[in-house]
Amino acid sequence: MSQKHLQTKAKSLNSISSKTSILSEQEVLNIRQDFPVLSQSINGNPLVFLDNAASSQMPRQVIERIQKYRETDHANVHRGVHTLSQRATDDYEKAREKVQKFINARHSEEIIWTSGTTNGINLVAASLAGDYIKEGDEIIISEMEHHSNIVSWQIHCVSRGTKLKILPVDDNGELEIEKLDELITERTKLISLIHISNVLGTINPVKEVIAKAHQHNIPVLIDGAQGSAHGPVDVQDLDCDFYVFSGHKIYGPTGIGVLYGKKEWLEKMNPVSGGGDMIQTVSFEGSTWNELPYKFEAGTPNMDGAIGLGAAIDYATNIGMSTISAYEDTLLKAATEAIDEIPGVDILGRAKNKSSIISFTMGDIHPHDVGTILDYEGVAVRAGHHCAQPLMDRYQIPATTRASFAVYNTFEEIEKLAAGIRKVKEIL
Ligand code: 7TS
Repeated sequence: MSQKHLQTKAKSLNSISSKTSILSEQEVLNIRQDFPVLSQSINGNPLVFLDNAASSQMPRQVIERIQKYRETDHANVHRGVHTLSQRATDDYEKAREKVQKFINARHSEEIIWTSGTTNGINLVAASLAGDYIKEGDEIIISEMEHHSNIVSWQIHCVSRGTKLKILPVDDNGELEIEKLDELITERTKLISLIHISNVLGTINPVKEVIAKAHQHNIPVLIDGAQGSAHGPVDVQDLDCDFYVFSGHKIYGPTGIGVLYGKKEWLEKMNPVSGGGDMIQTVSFEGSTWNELPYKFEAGTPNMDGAIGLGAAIDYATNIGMSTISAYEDTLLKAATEAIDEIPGVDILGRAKNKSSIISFTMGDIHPHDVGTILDYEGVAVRAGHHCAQPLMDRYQIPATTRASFAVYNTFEEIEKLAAGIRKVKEIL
């Protein structure tokens, strides 16, 4: 398709949207040039990658940064006096500072490297279980949580006699926030809440929940796996006690993630993994712990991942998280309008405050069939329960098809998604 044709199409879709795109078409095309993976064909069609809520793609800047580290600076961190170990340690700790700035944490030692969101939630659950969250206590989560924010509490806390209480979701996909008061009791020890739903796209009023929880001295953990990728996060402004996210959803590599914890919490908490780097002294009689953040970072860490995530944060903040969020909003609006025009397709999740994730169903057509036909057209979407089975149960559906957008997606790609969905209807 010619550039002119592409621009005309983009404009025609853009005109559906009342908002003008914050990034020009040329700027988005330039961004796309940074992502080598996007310039390929799938089944004879240009790849349209709309599975960003699962894992977004990495720009050349991130790939090259990891490559440079591997080619010139790789060595174990915090151990050697030799030059490479010092360089690796410097790069690794600089990446931590980038994360600190990215989420506006007060101290860099409040940033704990993890392998991802799941690992971060499990770390908090395992550390608090028994010491702070005891038998008979209660934890509040919501009906729209990802399995990692359900099962972690079941393994570490419910198994010891702690009760999970569930904040319900309404038909639009919004939290029934007014029910929080009824759920909070004297025994509530923690609220753990998803920032942005990976199924519904709902942006939850986490600041409001945190303020309410704090009136009762209840700490709050925010699952920011999606929240960190779709807009600016300021943990001091939110005043959350913990915030967890993954590198691979924000243009970074897999196997790296972040647990932010307020210093006063992290200092009180016991480590859950023992090994190198996390100790001050070791004897057969007992050991003492290293200072923060190392107390929670046992063993050789994922240096490539941390440095890669640092580069991804540089990349995203260079565009601007607010710009990314505003641009994705225009994509969301255009996609919602395009899908709503197709009879027999129902969007799940109509929250007023919504991020660029669209789940939909097509009557009796199974989402796996939708996903397969879209893949023939080169359009990559996710089909399934999205690790949110209780949410599927809430809406009495087995699965959805989900398109999720990133800063490199275009209005033309939304048109291809809509055309693909029309094709599904023709075929099935
Ligand atoms: N929480 C949310 C809100 C998520 O979207 C995900 C991953 C996780 C936690 C777990 O993150 P991980 O990096 O530890 O795996 N969500 C998805 C998804 O929607 N499709 O694939 C993974």
